[in-house]
Amino acid sequence: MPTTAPICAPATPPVPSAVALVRVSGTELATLLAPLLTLPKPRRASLRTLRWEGFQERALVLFFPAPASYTGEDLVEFQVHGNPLLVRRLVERLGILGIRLAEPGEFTRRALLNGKQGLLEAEALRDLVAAETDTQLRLAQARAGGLPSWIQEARQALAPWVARAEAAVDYGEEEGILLNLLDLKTAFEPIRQRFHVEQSRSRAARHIQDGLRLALVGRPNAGKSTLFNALAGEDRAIVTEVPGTTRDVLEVRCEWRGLPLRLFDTAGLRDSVDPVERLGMARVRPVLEGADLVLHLRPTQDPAPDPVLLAALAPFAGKVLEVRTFADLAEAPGVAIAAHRGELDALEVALKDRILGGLAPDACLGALATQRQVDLLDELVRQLDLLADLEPSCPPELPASLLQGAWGLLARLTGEDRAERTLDELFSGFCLGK
Ligand SMILES: Nc1nc2c(ncn2[C@@H]2O[C@H](COP(=O)(O)OP(=O)(O)OP(=O)(O)O)[C@@H](O)[C@H]2O)c(=O)[nH]1
Ligand SMILES: [Mg+2]
Repeated sequence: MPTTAPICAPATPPVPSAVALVRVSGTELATLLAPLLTLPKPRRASLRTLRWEGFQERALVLFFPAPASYTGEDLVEFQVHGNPLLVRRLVERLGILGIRLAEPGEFTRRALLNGKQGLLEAEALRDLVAAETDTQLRLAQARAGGLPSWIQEARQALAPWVARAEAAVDYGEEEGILLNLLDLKTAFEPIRQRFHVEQSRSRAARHIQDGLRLALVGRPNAGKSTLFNALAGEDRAIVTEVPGTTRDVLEVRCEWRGLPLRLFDTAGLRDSVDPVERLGMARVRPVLEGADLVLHLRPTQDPAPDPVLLAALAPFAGKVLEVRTFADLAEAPGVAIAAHRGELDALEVALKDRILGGLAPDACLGALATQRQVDLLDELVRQLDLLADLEPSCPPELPASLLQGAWGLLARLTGEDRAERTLDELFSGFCLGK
């Protein structure tokens, strides 16, 4: 539950380091912190000696008075020596002064509630902190800039039509207020098209944000581990000419040609009496279930896929992509690679097509990317499509309810409706002190 009680938290991890940062946010901080220090001039880094219980810590202190601060409240930052014990003692001291430890994300939550930040920005911040690859980082940074212009424009365009449609429903017959559906559709067509573009951009961005789960399967010696190593850019899996080399499932996260991947190497699938190999094969199914895309590796020299393998892959037909390996030894149609030589261009094209819908990763910059955002965008597109399909003779209640629906969805998307549940979900993914 949000309160305005003063809060504090370490903003740096509890490991020995050069500097640790402790933040405090609340009202009347000058009074509250008076037993510990005299606050410096606003926004000027100043050295202060903090004294309590025999400790004396020289700290660099920054004071941002409300409302010109990250949270919109008074905000004080202490830069102290990066000793986790010292930080713990300082936070305990602040507790004695009536400043409790913040919950994860509580600083940002206050920024949001005080209008310092929008929901989309807060979500971008969470992804920025969690990003693990260059592309993820760039995408999150591009989203951290605030409300995208196309959403602002849509809101501006929508507002007068929502009002007009409501008036037509309420007073239409008596007052002669009519809704011109043709004008409405004309006004919304560019917006509808823009939303469709954003929808495909955001689907791709979502894949990039989460990292695509890619399972490599095939018969023994199909070249799975060779491809796994080539994509990972390191020798993680053992490669030999002995069929049945890989037994366990291996997992690695990597970025390959701008694509964040979570790769799974698996045991080759075949009829085998070797008990260890059978155990390895039993582990493949859960990997298939969890994968976004399954690469079925089939050597070019194999005339047809093995029936054991086909049976195992049948339930996942919708997400299987056949890749012909050993392209250096024979010709094959479709996606053909020679992983041991790093010849993987065909795979790159196929993956980008599958995951990004043919877009370059950079084309997703600024696109919405969280599951929440993508779901709301899908629903918005559905409403706009329905609006575009309305019969000219339909009663004004129909467009009115669609416009209302779209208006409400936009408010949920930007966080203007301030739904507590959305906020709780969002901030549970934050780290302390953010
Ligand atoms: N010529 C050629 N050899 C390859 C290619 N890919 C893999 N190999 C070789 O094929 C053999 C088997 O490769 P692996 O990557 O171990 O095959 P795997 O599918 O992981 O095999 P298991 O783990 O036993 O199921 C190794 O000797 C590789 O060097 C390729 O594209 N062309
Ligand atoms: Mg292997």
